[in-house]
Amino acid sequence: MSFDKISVIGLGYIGLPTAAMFASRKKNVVGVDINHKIVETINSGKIHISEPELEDLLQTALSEGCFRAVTKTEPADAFIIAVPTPFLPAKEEGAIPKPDLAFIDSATKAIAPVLKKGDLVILESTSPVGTTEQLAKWLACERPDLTFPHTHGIGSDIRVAYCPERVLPGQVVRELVENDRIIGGLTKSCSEFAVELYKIFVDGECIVTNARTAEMAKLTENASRDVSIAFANELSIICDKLEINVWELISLTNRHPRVNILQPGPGVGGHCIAVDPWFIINAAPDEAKLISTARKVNNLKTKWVVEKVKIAINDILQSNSRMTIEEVVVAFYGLTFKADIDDLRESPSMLIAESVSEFHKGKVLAIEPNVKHLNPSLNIDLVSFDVAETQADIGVLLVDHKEFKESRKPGVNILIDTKGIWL
Ligand code: SAJ
Repeated sequence: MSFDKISVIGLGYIGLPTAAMFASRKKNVVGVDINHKIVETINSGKIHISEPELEDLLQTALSEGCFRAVTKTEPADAFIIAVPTPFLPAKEEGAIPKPDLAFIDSATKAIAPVLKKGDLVILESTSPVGTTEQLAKWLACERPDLTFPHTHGIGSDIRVAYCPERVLPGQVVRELVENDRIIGGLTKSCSEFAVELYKIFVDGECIVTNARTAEMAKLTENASRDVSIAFANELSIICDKLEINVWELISLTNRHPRVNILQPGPGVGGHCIAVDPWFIINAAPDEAKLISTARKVNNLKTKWVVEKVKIAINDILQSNSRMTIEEVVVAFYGLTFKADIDDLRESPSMLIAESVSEFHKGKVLAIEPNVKHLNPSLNIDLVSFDVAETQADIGVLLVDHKEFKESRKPGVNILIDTKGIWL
């Protein structure tokens, strides 16, 4: 199979770099996104996300005529679905959130009319176990004239596979090429075709399994990291109570040859690690006890930091009886969901700053070197490191950006350092 034309559905954090990568190998690539504005931006050589090297890759692909973005699907030899799979917020407090497959459903409906015998359909979106088979069933419903692997096995007209991405934001271009790839076809021949497709740009190993195992592998990778971070976050709360420096403790215990504790922080953010474990919990609520507790521990850490700020505000007022609460200034260092990126979505740091700005009657400042503007409806002023230092009574380090690691500790009355860089 030569895969002369490849279509990528969903031009977000994964779809766009993947499309650009195929185009860099001189394939004819069509990127499809329902958002006209995103399509326009991409076709003008600009990117709507922040990812090093991606804009250059896109501009080369456009200038060589190997890539274009469109809003309507067209025929191709391989289709890669890379749309979001968020979860529907739980209706009541404590309920398990349910995965929302609406974007996969619409992507399926968009490609079904243009499918032809011999095509390969790949699902890359992080998905609950069983979604790939569901996708094949949805396609079969739309196209009764074609045969699909879940009913016709290796000889089916259409091949379907699950091939999760595992790239780290900020290093996507390198990791897409270097990382090993899990390939989970609905049949062996589906997997063989999928390996051939990814080998166009992947230097890592393409390891074949079945679709269900591949789906679970993706969820397991992120749930495993969530559980490990929860251990570090729980330790940080225990150590605070016992007056032990958790950073020193972790660096000492990590000298053991078989211990590798991760770093505590203000909670877990981003669109993957804080979301994907719920897909496992949802599928096996009675069994996923540790995974579910880890989610709770990491969410609790965010609330714990807010409580720490409340205590600090009271301490300031108690130590200075002439001061009013309106005069107490709190400064947050870092708002993004992790270090050295500009992404504020699903950020526990942002959640902390917002919660404090909601209850605190005094000024709330933020120093965020990677963000130029904040939503004006928020009661948070973006200021420089020096301005914050002249005004703030309480400093709260939330993100270990390189600018903060390289700078001196700010002179504030109370410093809460959730990343342990200024202790
Ligand atoms: N974090 C900690 N302590 C740590 C490490 C991370 O508190 O020791 C926090 C970060 O600050 C952040 C969150 O965890 O808030 C997630 O950050 P991350 O760097 O661990 O992961 P992501 O969300 O940027 O990317 C993850 C990666 N998964 C794993 O490392 C298992 C990436 O490889 C996946 O491709 C990505 O999720 C995804 O798309 O699923």
